[in-house]
Amino acid sequence: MFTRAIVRKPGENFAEGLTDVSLGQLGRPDFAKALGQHEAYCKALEACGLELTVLEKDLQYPDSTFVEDAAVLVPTAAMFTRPGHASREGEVARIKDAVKRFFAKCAEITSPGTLDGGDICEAEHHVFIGVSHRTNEEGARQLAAFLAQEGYTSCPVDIRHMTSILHLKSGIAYLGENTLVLMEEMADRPEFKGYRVIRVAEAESYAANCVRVNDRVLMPAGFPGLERDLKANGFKPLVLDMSEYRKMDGGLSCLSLRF
Ligand code: CIR
Repeated sequence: MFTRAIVRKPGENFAEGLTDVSLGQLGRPDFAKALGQHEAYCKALEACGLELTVLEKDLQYPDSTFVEDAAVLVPTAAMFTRPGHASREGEVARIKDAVKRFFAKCAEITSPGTLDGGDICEAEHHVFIGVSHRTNEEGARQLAAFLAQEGYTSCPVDIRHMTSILHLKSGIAYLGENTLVLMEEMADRPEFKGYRVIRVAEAESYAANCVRVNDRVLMPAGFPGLERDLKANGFKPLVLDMSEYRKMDGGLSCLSLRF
């Protein structure tokens, strides 16, 4: 059960953020539309019962609306990250106060470790840690040690060879009830053996980044195959338009820190 989330409004210079994976080929996002989508996203979280902390836009960091990358939260503690792209490093200091208000115990990834929260997928007491072009092996090692102290097992999932996704969680989600949503390209990996798997067809890959929030599964609009499969497996999808965030390589999960 989640009771709260932290989000940050996008700024007018949102389109100046990074597009390392899509390389800008999906077009330039429309700011007014992005703002509207953000408002709808916040309303959806509230409808799922969460109390929101809404941070003001931060024009110094165009990618700062993707708050998930700046911290990893477990019920007992918070780990501040050290984002793998230099342009995002300063985002962590800007979110610390908001996180510290709710977490007495905090740690941080230190150099030479790097880690983006989007690479971290919590599946109850086991955590998948993506090793990517943002999260390096040392960052993964530091997080694994922190998680072990908090009572979690973890394993690295190396995605450095994949060009289709930015972060591990761009391609996977844990929905509870031993169920993983997995993009086709990762569906047969040994790390995910033993779970009930909902496979996401290649054409719908973007939707693999969905989020279970209490009794609903938030998922992006335009992916009828996954929506159908979620329902068939007993989940209740809540569909949100994410088009402008997708243009910036952002998935649905990255717009909030849930706890
Ligand atoms: C970036 O490339 O860092 C941002 N434009 C998108 C970050 C998306 N974050 C996430 O999926 N957790």
